Amino acid sequence: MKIEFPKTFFWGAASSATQAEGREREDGKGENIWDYASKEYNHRFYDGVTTENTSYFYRDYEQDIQKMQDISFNSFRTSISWSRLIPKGTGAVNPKAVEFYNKMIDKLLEKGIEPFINLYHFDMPMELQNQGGFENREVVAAYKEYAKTCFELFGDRVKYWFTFNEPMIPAEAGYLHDRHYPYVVDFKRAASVLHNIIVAHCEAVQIYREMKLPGKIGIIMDVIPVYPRSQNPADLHAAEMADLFYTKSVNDAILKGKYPAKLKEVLIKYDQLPEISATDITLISETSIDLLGINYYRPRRVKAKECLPNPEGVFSPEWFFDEYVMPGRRMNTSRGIEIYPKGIYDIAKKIQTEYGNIDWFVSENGIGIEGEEAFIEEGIVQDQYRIDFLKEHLTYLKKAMEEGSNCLGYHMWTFVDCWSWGNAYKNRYGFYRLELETGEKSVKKSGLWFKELVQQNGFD
Ligand code: BGP
Repeated sequence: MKIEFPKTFFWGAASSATQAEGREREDGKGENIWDYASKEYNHRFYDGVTTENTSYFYRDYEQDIQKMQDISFNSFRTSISWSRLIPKGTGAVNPKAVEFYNKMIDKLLEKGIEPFINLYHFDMPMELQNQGGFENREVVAAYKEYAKTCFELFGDRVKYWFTFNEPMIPAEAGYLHDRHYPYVVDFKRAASVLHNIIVAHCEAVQIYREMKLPGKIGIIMDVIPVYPRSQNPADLHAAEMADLFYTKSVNDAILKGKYPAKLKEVLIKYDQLPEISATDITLISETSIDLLGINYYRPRRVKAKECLPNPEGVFSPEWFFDEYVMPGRRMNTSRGIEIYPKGIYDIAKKIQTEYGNIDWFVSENGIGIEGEEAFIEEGIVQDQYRIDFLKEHLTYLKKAMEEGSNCLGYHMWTFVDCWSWGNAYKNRYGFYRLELETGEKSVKKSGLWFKELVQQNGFD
């Protein structure tokens, strides 16, 4: 049976500035937290690989965009590097960066590839991080200025804008779970960072609306659908809490204009509620988006907490649930996560039933594999596993669309193998393989398959 998609469907891949541009400090680019942390905390980074020469998109963008066209992309998401455009985060704009992003956008358009541009993909300029990053409301004001600058410079041609990629992650990974710089472990600080990011998002959307530019604006969320181990009240409660903290908190604020009442109740009970002004509450309630991106990689299997948390310890959502690996499930062992294609369908249904069936697209989905060189035969990575992964997810996506979900496109993570925040180049995700030593980029079997998929708008 043929799985067919609408003719207008967006097909392509996603990437981000820090993970792909490389040439970290070239042509006036300022330092961001990744440039800093991957050097100063080098031991935390896989193989000690820094951001210095990630995937060479800054150097190779023309050939890379040709490579996108070669496999029939009609759209591509990347981010603008705030610290390349405005090296200190506020103030002077870097003309070389303006030139680069102009050329990149024009080249994409020339090749018939719609640019989807994201403003913030985890990459706070170092100067602003030193002033407290998103804990500081002046940095929120700086973000608003940066967003406005981007809209002024590129808003005549870019029709699809995104304020943030995965707003939860800088808060959770940077201020609670010790994975991103500044490696703080403090729930209340994480909560106020998250809140300030949501405010920054709203400010950018408001500014965009005021400018009356001819495009759409949205945000990209990571959604990890939660599944309880059983229907026992304790397991159901654990699942409810995992979903409340990690998904509903942001989704409700962005898509319903208010934080969930239950979240407030829990945070008050544990004395963890950050200060939120009435003005912020109004701003959140008055801001709506046009288009939602969803990054989907894995499900979260949840059961009731087995050991009670130490009440003296740092408060965390993990006080309320345990995650577990369900026996017999398919795993991606390179990342240690479950492969669950139906998750994409479940997310689509949730958007349809709980979030007003808003227009959305899959903004990231993909499979990171360690040691892909072992699959090279006749000079090409024979990544049949990636093709199977895509087919399975797309089949579920199509089912949701047949049932009325307004999904407009699918972007795989990623275009060319890129640098990962924790794992550098260990796990490979791209339609194109990157040879680290030579910088050479060659299409994988999945890239050739994708080309046919786009040309036929579907697959058998
Ligand atoms: C998403 C991020 C991407 C990318 C991807 C793969 O959450 O938005 O930037 O990194 O995950 O994850 P990882 O790089 O950890 O393998």
